[in-house]
Amino acid sequence: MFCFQCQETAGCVGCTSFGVCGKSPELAKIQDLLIYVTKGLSNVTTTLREEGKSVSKEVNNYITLNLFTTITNANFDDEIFYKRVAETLAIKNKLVAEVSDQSKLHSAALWNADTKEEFDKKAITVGVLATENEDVRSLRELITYGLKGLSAYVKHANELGHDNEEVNAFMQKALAKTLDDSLTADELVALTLETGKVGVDGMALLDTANTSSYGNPEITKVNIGVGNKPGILISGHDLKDLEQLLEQTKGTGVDVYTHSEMLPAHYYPEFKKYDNFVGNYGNAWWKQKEEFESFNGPILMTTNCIVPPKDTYKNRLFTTGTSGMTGCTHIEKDENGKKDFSAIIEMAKSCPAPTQIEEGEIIGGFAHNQVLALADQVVEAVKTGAIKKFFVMAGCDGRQKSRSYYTDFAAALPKDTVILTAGCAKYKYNKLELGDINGIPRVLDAGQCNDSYSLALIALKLQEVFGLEDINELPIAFNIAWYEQKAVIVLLSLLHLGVKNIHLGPTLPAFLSPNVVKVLVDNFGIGGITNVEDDMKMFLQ
Ligand code: SF4
Ligand code: SF3
Repeated sequence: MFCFQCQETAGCVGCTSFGVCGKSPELAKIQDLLIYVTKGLSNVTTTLREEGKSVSKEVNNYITLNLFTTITNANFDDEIFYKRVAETLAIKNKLVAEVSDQSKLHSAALWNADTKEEFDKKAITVGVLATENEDVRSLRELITYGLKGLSAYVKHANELGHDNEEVNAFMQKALAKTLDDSLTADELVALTLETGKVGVDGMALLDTANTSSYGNPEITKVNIGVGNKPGILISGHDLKDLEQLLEQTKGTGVDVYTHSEMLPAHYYPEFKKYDNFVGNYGNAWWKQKEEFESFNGPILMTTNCIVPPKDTYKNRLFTTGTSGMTGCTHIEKDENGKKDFSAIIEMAKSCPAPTQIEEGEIIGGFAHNQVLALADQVVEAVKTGAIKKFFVMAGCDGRQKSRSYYTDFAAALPKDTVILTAGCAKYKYNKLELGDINGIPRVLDAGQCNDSYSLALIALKLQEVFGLEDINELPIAFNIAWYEQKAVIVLLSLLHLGVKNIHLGPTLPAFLSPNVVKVLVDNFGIGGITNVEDDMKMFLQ
């Protein structure tokens, strides 16, 4: 195997014998093949579009789903991937027959097989290292990972009945282009930036889907203690799953708690009407082993990030949607999109209430609409100098010790600065006592990584209010933590919006070759992190 798609890749080079995340070589292999056949299918759909033919919603959504399923920590069930490869080939074969000029198709679009043995044989020839040129490989993977991130936004929007043909068509065209040996490095760089542009569209699509379904997030205090009833813990990012779970647990005597990236669900008005939706339990994804143990009740994973579970609670771990884990029960939706969570609810009833591990409240809900409602207050604070600078510290959390940098950095920030955050990176500092500035909390949490769009909108609004030509003239610094591929599309989207001097840590992506890093440094001033003291000086000068 060779995988270097996430920040925790072995030795900051690549996982070659077993994934740090728990991905086995067998799983890595079949995921590589799924990406390959999905690119092949995308070559077919793109060719059909070029011939003036349309592509069905089902096929678009299926391609999106395939991409999302290969995101770090989403799905550890090998069988799902074999099934998807077979399904993807079947869909593709049907569509190939509709292509008028098949001579235009790439070999990936024409490859076929039926058996697992054939799949395995092919899989070892189509991984990341199949692209020999280091820079081309780097750009192809940067684009592919950006598209994986984008697929997450689109998939969530799809679940809520929202879709965008231009975004789908671009995703598939870009996937197909990563197969094209005739593309120059410059063309791939241009495609990378275009991916960022469409990334913004994808985020806007999800924002509309979420806010039109559940209302605009608003300032909310979330309980981090526990009650005395049995509970279900829901994690991942899928709000539709949460909605169905809340509907089905209503009046059952079972409470619902969020974990990690599901925390921001509490900020939506629509979810506040459930009085059994009691709080957030625990911290970021990587603390699952301890926190799922002490939660005592069943856990529903809706997307990434899953940590392969300990046997002590494996029977309590359920997956749905893109997520999967061999040996855990997976809940599928029926033909009407309904999911039956009764098995989870029944299990919860026989479990003890969660063991309390924290108490108190955290505050969040500062998505664009809420922040814009406070715009006058914020602008005034900037004008009077009460707020000197904003720090965007969005992104992911992870298990590496070096990430304590972000806790230390947040704690060391001068009192006249405000942190804008989204994603599970927030758990590094959202329980510190950082206080407020004239009533504005010093940590403004916009929501999930999927809600990073809010941070861009807030920046654009401030640029407009202050009448600035260039977004980089704003008193905003970007010190972003990344782990998986959704952070990659956020980065590309920020680059598209013209944001310069973004710092990315705790390490730069291993998939960026030295030449690609140079392009990003020369054109966008991208940098890594060093230590809190030196970085603080650099950011504040
Ligand atoms: Fe390694 Fe990350 Fe790939 Fe897992 S996702 S195998 S940790 S690079
Ligand atoms: Fe976190 Fe996985 Fe990225 Fe959604 S849950 S931000 S790491």
